[in-house]
Amino acid sequence: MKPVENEPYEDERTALTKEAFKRAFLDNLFYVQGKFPALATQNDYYQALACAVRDRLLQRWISTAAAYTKQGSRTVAYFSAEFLMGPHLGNNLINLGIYAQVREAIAELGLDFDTLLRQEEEPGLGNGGLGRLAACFIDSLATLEIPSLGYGIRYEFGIFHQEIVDGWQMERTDKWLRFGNPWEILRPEWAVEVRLGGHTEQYRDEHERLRIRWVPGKVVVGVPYDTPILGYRNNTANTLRLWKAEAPESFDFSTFNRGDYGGAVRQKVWSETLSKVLYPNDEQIQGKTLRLEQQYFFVSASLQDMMRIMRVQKLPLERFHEKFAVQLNDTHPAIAVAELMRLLVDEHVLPWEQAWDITCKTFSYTNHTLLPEALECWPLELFKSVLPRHLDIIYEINARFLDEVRIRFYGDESRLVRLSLIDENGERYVRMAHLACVGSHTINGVAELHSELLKHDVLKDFYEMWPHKFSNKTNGVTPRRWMALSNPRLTNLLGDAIGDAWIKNLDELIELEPLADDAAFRQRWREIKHANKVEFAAFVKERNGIAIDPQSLFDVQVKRIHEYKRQHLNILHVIALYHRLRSDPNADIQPRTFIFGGKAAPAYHLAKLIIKLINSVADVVNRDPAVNDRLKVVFLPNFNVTNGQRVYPAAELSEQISTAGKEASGTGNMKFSMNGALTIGTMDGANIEIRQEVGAENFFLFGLTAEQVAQTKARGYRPLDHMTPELQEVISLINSGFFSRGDTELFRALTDGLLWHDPYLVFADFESYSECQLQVSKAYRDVDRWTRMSILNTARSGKFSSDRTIREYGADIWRAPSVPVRLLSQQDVKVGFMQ
Ligand code: F58
Repeated sequence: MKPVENEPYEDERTALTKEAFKRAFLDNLFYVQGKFPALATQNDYYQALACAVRDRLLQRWISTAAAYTKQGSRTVAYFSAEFLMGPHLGNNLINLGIYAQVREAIAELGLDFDTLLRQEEEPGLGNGGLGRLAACFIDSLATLEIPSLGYGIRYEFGIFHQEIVDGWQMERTDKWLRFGNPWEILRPEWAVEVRLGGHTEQYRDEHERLRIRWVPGKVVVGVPYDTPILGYRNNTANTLRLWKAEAPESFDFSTFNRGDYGGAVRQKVWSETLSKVLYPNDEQIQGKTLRLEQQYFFVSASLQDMMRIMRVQKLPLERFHEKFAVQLNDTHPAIAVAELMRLLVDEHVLPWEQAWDITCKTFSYTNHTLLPEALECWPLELFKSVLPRHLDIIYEINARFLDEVRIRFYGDESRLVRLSLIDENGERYVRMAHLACVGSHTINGVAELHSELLKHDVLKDFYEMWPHKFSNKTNGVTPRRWMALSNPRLTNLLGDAIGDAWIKNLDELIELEPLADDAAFRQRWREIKHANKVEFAAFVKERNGIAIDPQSLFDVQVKRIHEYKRQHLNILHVIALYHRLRSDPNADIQPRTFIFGGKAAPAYHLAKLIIKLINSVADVVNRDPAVNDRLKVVFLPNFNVTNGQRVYPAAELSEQISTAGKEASGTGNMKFSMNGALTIGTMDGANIEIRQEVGAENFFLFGLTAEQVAQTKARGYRPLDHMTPELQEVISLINSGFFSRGDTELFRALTDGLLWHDPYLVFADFESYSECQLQVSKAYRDVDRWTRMSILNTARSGKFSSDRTIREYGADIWRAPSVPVRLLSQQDVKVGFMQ
């Protein structure tokens, strides 16, 4: 093949030109997929394109590995049970800076680029915000050139696929690996063994030292699969290392030879269940043995892997904390505290005190929840059966910790009970948040309010013990995926108006501010939002068969379905509007399209009933001619990263209506705001900071504050005290069977729950919410005012880039300097190889 002009021949395989891409694409179609165009499917084309991109990633990956090895750099290890990555292809093209030319190359080959992008099955290895945050963080770490590894689990089945059947959520298995995954590389040479169960015994080693031996009940092998994570337009490619569980031997041959075929494969089947499936619960932990095994499996494999890296780099284990900063993404990996102690003390024979010092200097812990039911606690007996040695280690950590508490808080017995790593009130539990707090040098919340509530409520005793450990790190999201990739029209307009620097430095968006007063710019802004709405309307038509009007206000609530997030507050308000229209056909109501999306945990019956109610209301409202198309309700099935990328650019109103004090931060709220949607929201999580940034006049605030919520509850909340005539009508309409073909019982669990308990204060906030929605409609009708507000939301969203968040973690917690990477050519690599 003839080399491209000005391109050294040896870099043909990784050149970024359009022509080089076309050649690579066709080569891969032949030699990787084994197809020629007449036989190729769209998926073959996607795989061929992905492999072409992958070659470019690998060049950066090798260059990065070389730079890090040479520098012996300090490395951030982000431990997370979930990484909700979303599709890689488009994002990698954006980060390589070649999106436009690859689109052109594919078009010139007579193929539809968007169809190819749609072939990618998204790796849904997370439930929601926590998993998506991990994905945004590793994007920002690479963009900021900070050496880092994401460690997690390669679930064979990610978050279930949601279908809506007769208005109900149905779960389908997510077979994301069905057609193979071109973005990962298997590294069998770095597999490690992980032990589980069994018992411990004492013995004397060859130096007569008393030591502990863990005799496991079973052993699994963790096999790493690596995915390169590109920085934005730099040469960095960090690693996401996910572990798959396998059996140590494919067959137990002694059993096999005895003719017990079933028994022989049982061990293999059991081993593989460890990384089989993601637990689909959000904000509700389930005390299942398999989940604890999953957590320990990936944590142990990762720590062993880090020790291998230390060995390769000839670093002594005593310097573990200098080489690695480990961030615990909630308590799911908190067992790492005990596991590192075990590895250092039992396996590497370090004295307890020294091992503890290393451990505490290694870990830091991020909390993501204020809901008591989401704080992980493991029944002691279950814990002991899976991790007998770790339980002993935790007892020892606890004994030493409580000694410290006794001295600090002389005579305060109840404090000891509250702080203990073991909950002894009734059935005994291991408290994972306490283990994380004791074993970490820093503890952080994910928004200002959340961090304050941690200090003064959930983790109050730890704050009193170690105030210096606590800090806030408000979440952020990556503008690469959530703006540049998903909103190309807006990206072009911003490029024309203020250049592209904002993609890497989101604060630059502030340059837009003066343009809010420029009528021509406002016009273009509106055109872009309108075009995005038209595109989204076509998608809704295709998916739901519902025609929605792009002139109506697109009012969106997409997130996991949970009572505290209050999708039911939203739908009650929709019913109120419907009732107003039916009672007065001439009522002057701003036409709106209410868009909902989100998954419910499969066993969370009330959340599933909320989905059913939304769909039932949609069925009635959407076909009632009396409403005259002024109201439309859409439940978008299977809300995930891909669908998020479709909906945020088209949204005009962002519903962030959780009960104040319940949503730790939220990150969807940020994605909406940076794409120009206005927020209707409570004083909760990061809403408070969004409002502060964009200005109170550009935010629709309603509802009780966290403090008022607490007071209301303390006084003894009675939902009926907040009943209004309109709310009464709404509840009666539901209970009359109007939305359920006359079935007066279908939604009873929901309505009775609200009337008699209402734990999340839906009734208390209903009036304030309805009133605020009137303000929204009024503002929307003043087209210039609304556009101004929208522009200012984008202009002032700079704070909510995950780059800012990562800079803060880097400065206050990790202290891992960036290491710029020089791109090695194939020639460089070959020369190095020969030496
Ligand atoms: C979320 N937590 C918070 N947990 O709810 C949200 O406010 C915050 O913005 C986000 O974390 C990132 O900080 C969350 O998503 C889970 O999904 C867990 C999954 C595993 C079981 C327990 C909940």
